[in-house]
Amino acid sequence: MELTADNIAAEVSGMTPCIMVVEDDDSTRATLKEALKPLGRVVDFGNPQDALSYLDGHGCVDAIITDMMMKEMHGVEFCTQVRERFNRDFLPILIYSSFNDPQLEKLAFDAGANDFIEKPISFFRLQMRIQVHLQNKSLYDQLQETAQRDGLSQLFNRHAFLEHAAAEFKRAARMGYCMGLYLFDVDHFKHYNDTYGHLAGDKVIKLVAKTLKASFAREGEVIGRFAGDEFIALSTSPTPASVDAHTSKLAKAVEDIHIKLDGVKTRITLSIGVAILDMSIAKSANHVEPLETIKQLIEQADEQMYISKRNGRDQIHSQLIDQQLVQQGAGAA
Ligand code: GH3
Ligand code: MG
Repeated sequence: MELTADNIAAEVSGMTPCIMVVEDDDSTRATLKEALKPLGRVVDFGNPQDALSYLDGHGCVDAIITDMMMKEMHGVEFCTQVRERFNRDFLPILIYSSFNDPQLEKLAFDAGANDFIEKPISFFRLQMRIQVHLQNKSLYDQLQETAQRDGLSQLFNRHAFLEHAAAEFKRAARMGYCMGLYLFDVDHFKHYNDTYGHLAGDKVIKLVAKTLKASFAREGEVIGRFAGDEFIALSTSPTPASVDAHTSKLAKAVEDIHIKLDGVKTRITLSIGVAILDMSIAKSANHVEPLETIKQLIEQADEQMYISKRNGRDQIHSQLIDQQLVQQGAGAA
């Protein structure tokens, strides 16, 4: 197939990719936008800070092209800030500059850029380079998707959950949001295996996973399979009250998990533990290590889940976590 701007988009597999253009000169930005349109959807920003806010607000992009010299923020600083959020394989960045300066180019790569081109920009070269980055990103996404999923439930596996949860934690901390960490354990799951067979047990796992996935499908929510019949989820919301509202909705969805086993409609019940962390009062939330804090929250949610078990199963117990406790724990780890 002849490689032209018009058929490049078709070359990039899957969904239409989204390219972010960051350039403070209006006319250059408009021109770049036009040049990149054949490759996918283009979102453009005159101020790098607005571009970062867009990424923080869950704006998904597949590649970034940015100028080096901008009034509000230097391209290298912008690149550094994007890298605090996303790694090089996940989100490629191409920086361009009118300065043919190897030192500056090195600075850009050191800050996490994937590519560098000099002005004046040849549109064809720009399109070809971005196309390569989009293809690499698409392959990376496919590999990640396979590596991150649990084969039976199709939810994130434990490792992937922690990775995604840490990213959501950082986002929530920046916004002073509240976070709910949920642990779920199927009640008497062994009974389904022992009575109806292992395949029936697998069906129960899949059904519970499907229900929980639907309850944690919003932006800022992550759901995974933690171990055998245990599931884990994280939800970020503006206030403790909004986390509580989500928990109530969740309780209703969980109440309605039914499955036919040997022709009999059977209700599956779960014991649930929730740890809630309010980061609006955590002045230093940005300095807390996300993974360590999430591990602390898991321990707290686990305690709550065991209270649910001890109290007769089929119930939810939650606790608002003392910020000091989590920070001390994270600091000691
Ligand atoms: P409790 O109410 O206290 O949670 O008891 P339980 O029976 O749910 O918990 P227990 O830990 O005794 O049993 C969990 C069982 O889950 C044991 C294990 O063989 C089974 N299991 C783990 N992974 C899978 C799986 O992928 N498929 C099936 N069918 N069974 C699994
Ligand atoms: Mg169980």
